[in-house]
Amino acid sequence: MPDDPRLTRRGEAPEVGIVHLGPGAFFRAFQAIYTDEAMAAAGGDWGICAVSLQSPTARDQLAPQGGVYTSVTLAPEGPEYRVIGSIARVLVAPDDPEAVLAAMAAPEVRVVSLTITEKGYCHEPSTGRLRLDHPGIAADLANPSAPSTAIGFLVEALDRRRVAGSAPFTVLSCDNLPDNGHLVARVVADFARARDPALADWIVANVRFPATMVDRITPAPTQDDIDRLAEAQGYRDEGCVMHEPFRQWVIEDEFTDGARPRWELAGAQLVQSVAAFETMKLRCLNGTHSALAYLGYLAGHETIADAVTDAPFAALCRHLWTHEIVPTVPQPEGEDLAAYCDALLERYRNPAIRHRTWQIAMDGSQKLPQRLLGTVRDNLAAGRPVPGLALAVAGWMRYVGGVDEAGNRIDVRDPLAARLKVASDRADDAAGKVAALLAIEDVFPPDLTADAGFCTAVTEAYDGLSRHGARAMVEALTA
Ligand code: CS2
Repeated sequence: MPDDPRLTRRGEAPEVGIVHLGPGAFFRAFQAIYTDEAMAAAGGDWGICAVSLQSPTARDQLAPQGGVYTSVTLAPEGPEYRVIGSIARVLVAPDDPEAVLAAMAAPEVRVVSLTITEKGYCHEPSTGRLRLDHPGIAADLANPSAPSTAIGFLVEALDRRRVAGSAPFTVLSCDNLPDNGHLVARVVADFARARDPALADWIVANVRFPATMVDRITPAPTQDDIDRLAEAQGYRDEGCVMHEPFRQWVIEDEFTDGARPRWELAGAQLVQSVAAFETMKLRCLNGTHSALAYLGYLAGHETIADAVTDAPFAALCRHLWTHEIVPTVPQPEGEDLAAYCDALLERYRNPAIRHRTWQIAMDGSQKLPQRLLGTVRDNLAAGRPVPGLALAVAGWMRYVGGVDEAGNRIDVRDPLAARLKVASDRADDAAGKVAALLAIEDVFPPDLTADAGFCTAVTEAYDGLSRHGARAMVEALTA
């Protein structure tokens, strides 16, 4: 109902102890909730100053509500609502970069966390090194005191703390990237070194970058969701988030002076090493998510739940886990990998979650290396074939060609979209198209494309997709 009152904060906002870059739906459905619960359980000034690096959307949604918003848990048996109050303020970096730097440089801020998506790290996906030729990075290096990228903000704020003699903050990456702590440490160090080697040395010696594994399925909310919430709760909330009941956060307990919220009281696992958890999650969950996104989209499935209720697609997940993914995953302590995969299929089937294949298909050039290609590499090294992974990679290639099986245009969102389209259009036949796409070294490392067996498997899969369509190919794989 448009005339319902807007949700607003009751009482005081918490004092800020965290600056968070990238306050999109995932952050609000995940880290902000853990932080809210940790403060409720143990107190502490861990309010969040949320910073949008690009659009003012989050500020426009949250500021009129005093930062509060509703978390909507989409359980199969019906929704549950909770108001979350951990976000104390919201800044929009392009409007006022100086306010963001001042917030990051404030000594009471002990953690700067990030959910900026894969492309926000401005790295080369196949190597993990900072792209010094990235336009945002080049601009920030030319004008370091007024940055625009997350990496530029981190380095400038750390420099201000170094100059002021205050302790550095801990940098906490919460994006779906392997070894996200080391990745952000490396791009920050690469950037700092290009600015000033002494600053880079100080950062390397003093700043902590714990790695994390994050997991909660969070589809983008729609206008319908906002309207349904208003009907159920009697208020309008433009900043609400929808998510599944499940959540898992595994964090390396490596914080400067141990300063962090008591996230473990909200169920986070604080561990020595997240590597095995991260590999499990990226390969088992995100790997099959991407496979379902490309092949499912091509087969006409709008959501993940639609795809996995179509039997061949559920069989595709099982095939991938059993034969091609789990054999490459190290055993994380306390996890049962077979049970983990069974639970994933149940999560995908949740009829209350409308997670669009198109949403997950975004930014594939940044996602493929850690979701599918590392798994391919490990299988090839062990002498195992990869028919399912090759089909998923071929599905991505068909998708980025930009035309679906009915001849309609696909809205391909990817920082490399234009290059991918040019490569795909370069030849008329499957072999030529696949060769042109495999030659994109930002995505495909040369050792992989040197493997003739892999290239042939992808080419055959691509050819089959063009001739028979995605559903028939998935069915044939799992028959
Ligand atoms: C998804 C992820 O959009 C995507 O690429 O695969 O956002 C996925 O839903 C989360 O990683 C689940 O934790």
